[in-house]
Amino acid sequence: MEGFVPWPSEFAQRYRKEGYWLDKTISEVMDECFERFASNTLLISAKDGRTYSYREFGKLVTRLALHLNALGLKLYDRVILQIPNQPEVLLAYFAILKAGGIPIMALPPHQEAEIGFFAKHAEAKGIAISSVYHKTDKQQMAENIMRETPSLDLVLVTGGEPRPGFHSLDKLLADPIEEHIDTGILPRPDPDQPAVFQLSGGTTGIPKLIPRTHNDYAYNFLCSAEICDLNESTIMLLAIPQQHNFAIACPGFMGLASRGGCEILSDSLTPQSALELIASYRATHWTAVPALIIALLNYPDRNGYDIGSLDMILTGGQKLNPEVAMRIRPELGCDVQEVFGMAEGPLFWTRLDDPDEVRFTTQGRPQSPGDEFRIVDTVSEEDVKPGEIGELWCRGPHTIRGYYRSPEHNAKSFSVDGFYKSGDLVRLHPSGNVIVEGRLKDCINRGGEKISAEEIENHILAAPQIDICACVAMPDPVLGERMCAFVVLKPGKELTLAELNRFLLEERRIAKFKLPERLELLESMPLTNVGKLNKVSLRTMIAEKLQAQ
Ligand code: OOB
Repeated sequence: MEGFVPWPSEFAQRYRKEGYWLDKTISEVMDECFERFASNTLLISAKDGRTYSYREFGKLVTRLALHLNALGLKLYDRVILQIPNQPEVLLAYFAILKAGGIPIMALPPHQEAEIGFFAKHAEAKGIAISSVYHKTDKQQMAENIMRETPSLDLVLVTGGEPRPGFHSLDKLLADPIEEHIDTGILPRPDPDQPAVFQLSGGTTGIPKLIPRTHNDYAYNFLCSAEICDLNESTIMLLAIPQQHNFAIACPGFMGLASRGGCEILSDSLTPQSALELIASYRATHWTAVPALIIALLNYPDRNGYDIGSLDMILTGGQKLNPEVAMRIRPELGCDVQEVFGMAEGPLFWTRLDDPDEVRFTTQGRPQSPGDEFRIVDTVSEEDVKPGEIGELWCRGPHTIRGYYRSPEHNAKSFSVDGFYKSGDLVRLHPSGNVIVEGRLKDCINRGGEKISAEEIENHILAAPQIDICACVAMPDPVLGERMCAFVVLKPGKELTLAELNRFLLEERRIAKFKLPERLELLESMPLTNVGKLNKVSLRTMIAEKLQAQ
């Protein structure tokens, strides 16, 4: 596929020979699971109790894939997947894959700015949405984007009457097309080609798409599920948007389904809802970011819920601080396993048999024996001495070799020999695990959700009152970080945070979670001694100010 960077053939050969790459499509891997665990319960929707066995779910996926084929979806067509956490997001995901298409894993809160960009950049054929999301009319959004995107002509809508020309996903799911059309007509993708487009954590002005192939992504979730030791008695609560790499593939829904377990799917990210669902479904596993674990630990009525079924919390997306990790067993009565992962592919896991000290103070080691990593000096790009801090570089059977259609960015983000330069600063612990110490990349990690500073700065600079702007992370006890916007106004202008955010939402149409949560007005920006904008000094300034308050 044009714009996709494959693994060099000597690596592809090795990954096959060593058994990481199976040369099966994700649909083939999943169909085997739907059959093997046919009568197990695969999915329960927390909101309305809808329950699917593996067999029923597989049948609906096939049905929807046949409908998508009949609606003109062709091999490698891209379809933006923006449905929030309800069974349809998973049914649509697997149906797109089975019809030979490529889901683009947009997040439910994304707005016209982000979705419009994905649609154009990937020349998407389709989009799957819920009719309304948090009061936003998503069908209107789709119409607006279609006007600007000639390739986009297939709109699938769940929960609500579709507009003329759009299709009801719910009606398609109720229409047994499989009774008169054979699945043999569905095209089979090449397992070495992109299967799924993930989104980059965001460090540049423009978001980037991450092409995950069938071979690499299947290995990703099969290997994660093994490391987490999931099995047929696993009942996993998951409330992170399913589109996230963590929620779908690390081990996420696909890893769980590869082992016969059951997922409780929720769209509520409150500690109370987590407690209720763990208690009522007797969940054994909970996939959650550290911010939510902290909120749950601090939840005053926690003891009113019986969460004795919970064995394990799988956490990642941001650093789990040792003080929090150490509270989990005594206060919640379960264990914790941390993943330090990236949508680009690398996954580091603490292991279930690591000693407590290692489990609680490190972010783990690579998931696969095929993974290679280096910790390099940021200037010389030589390996640092063991124990010193450097940038983490990764290469392996589930780490991409390039972003989609981004040659210039790829030249900066990958070494000549194919290591992905993660932008994370780490050091090696004597156990062989790594400890995350900071990062080089210019983003804000808001409770695991990444926000690119440059992307938001570009939107803010479009406001007529603003002369200069810099967005930085400010510390937050629960979310870890929130975004603060420092701005220098044009002479005689005024601006409040509420005005700025109204501009960003209404004029720039960006997702709400990316709004700055504090505005600091400055007369001039602090500069480094080479005259560059000094973000380190801005971070210190806001951290000290918050401390004093
Ligand atoms: C996950 O993926 P992304 O792509 O949203 O974000 C990746 C970045 C990492 O480069 C790192 O800066 C940070 O998120 N991060 C962590 C971390 N897990 C992710 N930093 C410290 N400790 C951790 N445990 O966030 C992601 C992908 C797969 C599984 C889980 C999370």
